[in-house]
Amino acid sequence: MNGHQSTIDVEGPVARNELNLFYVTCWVILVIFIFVGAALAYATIKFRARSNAEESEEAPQHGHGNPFVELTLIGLSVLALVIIAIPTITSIQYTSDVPQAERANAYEIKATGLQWWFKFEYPKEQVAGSGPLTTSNELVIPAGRPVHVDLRSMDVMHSFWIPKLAGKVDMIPNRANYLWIEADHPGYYWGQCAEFCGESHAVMRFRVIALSQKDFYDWLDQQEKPARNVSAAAESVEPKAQFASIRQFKQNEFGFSNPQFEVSPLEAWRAKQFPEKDEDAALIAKGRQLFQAKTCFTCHVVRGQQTGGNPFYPDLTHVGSRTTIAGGLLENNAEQLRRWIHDPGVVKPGNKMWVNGYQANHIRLSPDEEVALVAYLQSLK
Ligand code: HEC
Ligand SMILES: [Cu+2]
Repeated sequence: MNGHQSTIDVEGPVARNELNLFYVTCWVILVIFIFVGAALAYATIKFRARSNAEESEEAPQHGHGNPFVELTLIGLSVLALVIIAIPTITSIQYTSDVPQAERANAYEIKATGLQWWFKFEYPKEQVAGSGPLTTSNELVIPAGRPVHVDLRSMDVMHSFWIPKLAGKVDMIPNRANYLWIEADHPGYYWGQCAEFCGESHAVMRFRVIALSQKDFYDWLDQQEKPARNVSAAAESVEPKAQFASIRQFKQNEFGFSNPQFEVSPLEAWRAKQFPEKDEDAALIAKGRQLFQAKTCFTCHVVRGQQTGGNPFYPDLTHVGSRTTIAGGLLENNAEQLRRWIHDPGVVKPGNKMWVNGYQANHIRLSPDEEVALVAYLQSLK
């Protein structure tokens, strides 16, 4: 009952409110089930045919029924509906928007669904020359503070769902929807698209990282910076080729290799905010050039380093600081990154990087090029 996407083990007021409503409904239904089940069992046992003679007896005439029993049953049904309706209506009211008293304190975020990943924008954090701070697949929010999420879609219908924090709301093209969430305390939460949206719908995931107010503002400051430029800072580093291995992954081999995720995913996330150990400045510089040469820059923004990119594709300015890639499908480590850029179509069927990039532009990478690109992507903290 306490899995990553449990709606029973909740960690925020909106999900808690929904859980309580679920329990009220469950109890009412349980009482009805016991009464109806008992009546059925009683009638079945008491009035069953005990012999062949009884079996062949003609059925008794239908009576008109008993008005007292009928009225009582109607009355009880209405009562049961009222018991469910009152908390339902208050829940709809509560979950629909941030409570009036807290509205001024709510933080505003815009979430957009695309086949098959989520884009997150921070309208309050405008980055000079490039609009709101934009990230993908990992939504960082302040803990203990209501967050109002503006829900959009750029293609088909999606649905935004973080089971431990709030119920799902659809993201519909050309229509503004919204919901609000709040995390009780700092933590790392699993989210999922909950509306069938095409081939890779099942692996259209995202993560929510709730941070204390101070950590949240530190994170914003860090993210607003342009992409980290390693070669300028670390010229004296002796270039040594570090090879990210590419194992033969089994068809469905996903999940985390970093044991820290088992202990505390939030700590694993924090560790990701710092530069990787033994960075190779020369290799990273090579990766940065390949990002141009292989046309990656035509889709992906790397603010301050690559000119190009567009809002239909993930912003990679700080991709190295995220714990997951490709819509939360893969852990963000050298091995999985290499697996992704080696053959995205195999990892995530039909994805637009494969269809509009690798297939359309005939992108092919040699093992050396993959390693350099991985080093570059990892350096983008
Ligand atoms: C046609 C546009 C396009 C091109 C060209 C392209 N990508 Fe992508 N890229 C995408 C899309 C779309 C996704 C998200 C796919 C998904 O998760 O469904 C993506 C995802 C990624 C991610 C994961 C980002 C995240 O936050 O999950 C990385 C890393 C990446 N691409 C690197 C590259 C590299 C390196 C190249 C060049 C070799 C490249 N891309 C070329 C469109 C493109
Ligand atoms: Cu979707």
